[in-house]
Amino acid sequence: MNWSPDKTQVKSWNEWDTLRHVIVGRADDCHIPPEEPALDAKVPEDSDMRGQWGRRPQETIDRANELLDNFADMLRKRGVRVDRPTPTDFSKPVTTPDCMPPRDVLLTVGHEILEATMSYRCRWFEYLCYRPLMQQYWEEDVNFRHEAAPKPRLTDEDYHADYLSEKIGIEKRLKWTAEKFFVTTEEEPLFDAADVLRFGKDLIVQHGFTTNLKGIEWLRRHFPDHRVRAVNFPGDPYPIHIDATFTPLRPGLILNNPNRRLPEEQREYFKKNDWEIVDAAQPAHNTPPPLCYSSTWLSMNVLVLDPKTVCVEASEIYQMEQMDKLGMEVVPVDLRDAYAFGGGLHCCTADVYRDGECEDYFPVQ
Ligand code: DAV
Repeated sequence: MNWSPDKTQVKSWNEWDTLRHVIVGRADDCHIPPEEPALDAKVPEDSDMRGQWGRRPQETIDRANELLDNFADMLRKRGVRVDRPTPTDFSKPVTTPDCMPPRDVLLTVGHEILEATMSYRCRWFEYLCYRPLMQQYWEEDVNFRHEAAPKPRLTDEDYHADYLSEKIGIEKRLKWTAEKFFVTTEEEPLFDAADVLRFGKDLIVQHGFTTNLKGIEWLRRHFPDHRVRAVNFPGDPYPIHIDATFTPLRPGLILNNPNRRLPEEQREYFKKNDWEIVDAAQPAHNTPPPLCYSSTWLSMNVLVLDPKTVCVEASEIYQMEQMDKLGMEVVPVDLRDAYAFGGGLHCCTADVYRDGECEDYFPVQ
């Protein structure tokens, strides 16, 4: 069935087919959460985030919303239907960092949108921002499956106490992540939606701080018609979310963060199915913007509009240049001042509808 802007349909099987309908986050009421185990392990030791919490300054919220609104308007002008979440006052029951990155919470697989368990305590309630939209889609599209993974208990058993001692140092962190010893334990299934990439029949999932092996096993049982494959990226001392590390652009082409290369034995699967993995260009910045959890590698956190067109953050000149060389038309989008609210162009969006069907991009097993 063809897509029409007047009729809600949920469907998206991969990261690159033509995007028709998307959710773009907002920054309203965004808070820096107080200390908690999983989050502390992600904040770099020298970060200006350490020891800070509370509502973010209003002028930064306003600026982030201005950029997100502009991004949404640009997508609308290109014919994409854009929906926005409903802000929630997060300071009431608990504080949460954001309702800015829908990609972290919502996993769209075909006609289903699955609410992830999440793995930070402060993000437990974030799904609420999207419930009005989920309800609307459910009313309007009889084929839409709205699912939620079991809410985790997130007791202290979920986190390795070793990770929480002061000043672990970068060497030890790198050793731990290379050994796949992460801050989260195997107490219960945990995953963030942004650890999952959709390649048609294959779901590629990062095992790291925010997704544990039980979370990956949960996804495997939940999507029995898919192949669910775990990957990990030594070289990342704070491995959360796959979307500043491994970025598919179109069938056969993936950008990989050169500081976080996929290990040789895990590349085999891609190689034998004719997928090329190329090093991403360097970020244009040496440091993240103020009060930002993410690394400078949000440079490669791009939104693919179709297999020939990609939105790249406007200050990321090297990444834009590389995209151009790879034959992509680049749409520059100003977003850097919103990075602190939860990430880049991929993070701040969630697919609702892309053209195309579920294909097998890895026929050689
Ligand atoms: O490189 O800090 C950020 C990913 C956000 N979804 C990084 C990962």
